[in-house]
Amino acid sequence: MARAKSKSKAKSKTRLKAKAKPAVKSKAKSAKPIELYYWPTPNGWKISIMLEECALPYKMIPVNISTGEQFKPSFLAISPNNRMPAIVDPDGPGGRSISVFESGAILQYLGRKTGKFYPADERGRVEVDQWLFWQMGGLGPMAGQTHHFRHYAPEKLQYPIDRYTNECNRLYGVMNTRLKDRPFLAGKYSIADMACVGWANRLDRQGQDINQFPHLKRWLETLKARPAVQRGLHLRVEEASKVDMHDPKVRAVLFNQRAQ
Ligand SMILES: N[C@@H](CCC(=O)N[C@@H](CS)C(=O)NCC(=O)O)C(=O)O
Repeated sequence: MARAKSKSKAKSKTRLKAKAKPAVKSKAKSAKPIELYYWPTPNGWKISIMLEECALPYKMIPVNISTGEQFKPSFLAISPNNRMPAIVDPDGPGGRSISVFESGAILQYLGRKTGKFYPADERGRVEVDQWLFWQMGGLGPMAGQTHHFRHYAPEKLQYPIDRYTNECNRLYGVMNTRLKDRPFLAGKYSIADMACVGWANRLDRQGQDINQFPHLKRWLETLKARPAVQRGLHLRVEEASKVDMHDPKVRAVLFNQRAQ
């Protein structure tokens, strides 16, 4: 009986969905896609995940950071810090085009634009902002330096390896405690979770054992079960898989940057 009931419910839902579909489609068709300047790294994935979660039409433009495309004047005009990700939204405020760089600012912009994954009420927003900025100023930079000293530095220097590996360990401990009594960092699923997932998904590369953090492990599994997160994490760029981080030319581009 319950089965038959849920079947007919499911049927009417499908009908409703089918009716609603064309309206959504035509809107998506008429909207100019957001341009996503991207390379497949934890910072890039934050934005591919958010665009996928919001079902926003977008066009991915690879920025090959291993050959120096981040220094092209056309890219610096939208991202003066010579870092990806960046976006250009042709349908920005007032119907005019806008560019945004810094992944945290992009997430907030897309959250405000869509009203999704970023609450409008002040208390909810403060919850999200705290954890978003915690990622931007803490987890991201520390995990980035951990990757550098563990995997890319020409010499194995124990002091920086320990310093950054320990700091990562401390930060994942903070995250684990936060997730002990709530499903997501800000309570509900938000841009703060999207900011962290790409880094946490590479925790083993940061010399960490996920089993030390059971709540973080549950959170990571929950996020990775979301189809939009999967699509965002797997937004591929063919050339990226061919980059050799030991190639002196690549290293000269990435690891020798000074003021221009
Ligand atoms: N704070 C920036 C960091 C972005 C960042 O570090 N991007 C790296 C890749 S993960 C990049 O573009 N690197 C290019 C370079 O080092 O020249 C953000 O969150 O958007």
